[in-house]
Amino acid sequence: MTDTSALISSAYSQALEVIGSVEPRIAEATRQELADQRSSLKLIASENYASPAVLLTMGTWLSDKYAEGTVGHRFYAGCQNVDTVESLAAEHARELFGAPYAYAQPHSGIDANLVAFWSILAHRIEGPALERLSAKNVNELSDEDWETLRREFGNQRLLGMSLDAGGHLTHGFRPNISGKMFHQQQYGTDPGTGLLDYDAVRAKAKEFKPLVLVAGYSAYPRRVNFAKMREIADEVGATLMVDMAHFAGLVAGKVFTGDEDPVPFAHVTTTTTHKSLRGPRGGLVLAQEEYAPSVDRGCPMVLGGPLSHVMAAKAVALAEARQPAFADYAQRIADNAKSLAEGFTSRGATLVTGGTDNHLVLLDVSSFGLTGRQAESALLEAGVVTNRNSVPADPNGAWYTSGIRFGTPALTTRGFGHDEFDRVAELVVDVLEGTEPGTTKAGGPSKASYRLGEGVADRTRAASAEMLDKHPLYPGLELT
Ligand code: DSN
Repeated sequence: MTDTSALISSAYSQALEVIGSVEPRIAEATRQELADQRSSLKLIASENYASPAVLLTMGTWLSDKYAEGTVGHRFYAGCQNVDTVESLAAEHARELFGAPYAYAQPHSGIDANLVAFWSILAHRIEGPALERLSAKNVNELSDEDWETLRREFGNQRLLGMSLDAGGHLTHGFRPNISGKMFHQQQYGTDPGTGLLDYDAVRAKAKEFKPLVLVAGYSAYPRRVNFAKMREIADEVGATLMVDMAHFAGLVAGKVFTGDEDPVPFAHVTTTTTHKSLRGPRGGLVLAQEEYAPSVDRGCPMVLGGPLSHVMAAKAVALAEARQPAFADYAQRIADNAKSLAEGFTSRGATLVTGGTDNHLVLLDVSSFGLTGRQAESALLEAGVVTNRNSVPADPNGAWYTSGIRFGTPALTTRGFGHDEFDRVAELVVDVLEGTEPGTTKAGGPSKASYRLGEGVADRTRAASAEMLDKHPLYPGLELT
């Protein structure tokens, strides 16, 4: 960004001036967010720092256009430029991931998963039902036919990874819509090793016979063999859906190849674009050709009008991810996660599965006598931004938890390497050793309050600042 940093500084300074002339508090919060991100250790596994090109692409009048429908088939006139934008985003996604089909409209990962669920149900249930009912399309169905179709849609089984084993809410977790719209069962991990047990997944699939087998995770620190997951899906006649939101950057950067690349094996693959992929906040669906027509109906079936400015930024980010430098970045994400994990284990900390081979590390903080909530708060006070996370069979449940999830994509973008991540582990352990559980107002044990030892936050912030100053965020970007 060195050559263009003056331009970018001027663009953002002027933009903030315009914004501030209408609502100064928004301009101030935006400035403050940059300052906060610059001065803290961002270790949230699902966050990153998008490039200035990606960020700038989002701030335009493309936002002002309605474009429900698909490329060349819109419900509004005048969508020629949105068509260009959406086509380019899809083209870059297909090329990057080697996918037969890509849909760039989902606004988030949850939206992408809803599109995938809809698409699978439509492909597997609606199509055959229409044929059986001799209807050309849904408009020809009688009320009685609709009842039949509704019963079939609402009577399907989904098997996904449980939340406490590292799966996502949308993989059939009961309180989420995915756990309500499907009859669901969950597979976990081996209680001894914390690793996926494919034989156990197979046995459960054979017994449950799901229509949809979901693979992918938000907090599992290991790689998945998607060839095996596809084998299991095929054995029970299920559709394999993979949610690669967390590790899409590692797939794009060819760190995950062969059996670890989900795209050739999944019928439908979903992702977000803002995590390890380092794009704008949004979602993406990739699919085998036969699912394309039903995926295409995502908007307006389950999505509101596409965010054209964000699709444009997806195209820019995907173009960036097709550059050789991105593969180097992706490899460093994985290498750095190993350094962080080794930094923890060498200092006696306990990790779920004992380590990592992707971009995240899950630290069990119960050995420090803390809940995840207490650890998260203490770390935040010391300038280390993480999130609490359940560990398998978590005695503290999904709210307080017993774990802290760490990810390396963001600080790797800043240029952190082995030594810095080892130092991060040292600082985190120092904070957790310096934290004691607090008490409730009535004097009983609390799962939320904590006491951070004197001076711990200051020395952590000072040590972090030394590293952060050497690896500035958006170097050269100065707001006036
Ligand atoms: N919020 C994302 C995460 O942190 O993993 C998933 O929804």
